Amino acid sequence: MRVNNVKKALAEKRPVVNGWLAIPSSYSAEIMGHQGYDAVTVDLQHGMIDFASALTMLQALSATPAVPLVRVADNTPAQIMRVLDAGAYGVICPMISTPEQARQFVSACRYSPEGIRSFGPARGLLYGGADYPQHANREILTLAMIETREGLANIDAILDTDGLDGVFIGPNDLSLTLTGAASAESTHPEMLAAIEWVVSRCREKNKIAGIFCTSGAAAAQRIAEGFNVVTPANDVMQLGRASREAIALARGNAIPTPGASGY
Ligand code: 3PY
Ligand code: MG
Repeated sequence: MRVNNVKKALAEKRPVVNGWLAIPSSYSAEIMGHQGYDAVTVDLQHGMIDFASALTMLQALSATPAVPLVRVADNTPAQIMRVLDAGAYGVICPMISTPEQARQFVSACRYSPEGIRSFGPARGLLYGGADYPQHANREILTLAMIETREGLANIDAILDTDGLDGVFIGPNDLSLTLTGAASAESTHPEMLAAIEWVVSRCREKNKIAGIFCTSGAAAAQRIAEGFNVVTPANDVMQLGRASREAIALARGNAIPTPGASGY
């Protein structure tokens, strides 16, 4: 089976830079996949992407060096199994708040006897290779999103889930619940403490800590703080910002700074 280069990098303690796709286009997926990201995630939760588009985006990513990942819309086994069959090499699952939810998530990603994934590997075979069924349980990356107060309180039990590779902080949702305002780069003391706490629990338990960021500079800061997987903004933020910068430069104006959410 094709090696999951994200898992390999993480095992070798190399940080992973992960692109993020919200635009439903195989062409923009292909462009992003060729830019040097270790992985690129197709976002089915907040991206404007249906399953038919996700399939063509995963096909496009397959022709690039980036490992294709999917952020599913929710913790529904059927959807998780479907994106894996479509060739996702890892799943990021939003809103995991309890160890039971984490177990359900991981179980949907694993074939028996480790889980309940139904057999029909489809594109898994095309992208992963003929021996995909024998090794998929080992190669598929599983990251549970921590974005609620309850998830934070249950972080130890969530990290102890068998087969869970680690967690991925959704800083907008987490700061919304902790501070009342969504902000990916919040400096509210409760958010700073929460982020430090998650990183330290991951380090202690030898699990991956990932986080969504609004820029490359913010992502570098997160790596310095101990995160192993960072997303330096999504395609929409990057497209909007690059356009605003080009327009400002063309007009001789100052380059506008993005808002707190990164858009
Ligand atoms: C969040 O910040 O809540 C996310 O889910 C990132 O996309
Ligand atoms: Mg979120």
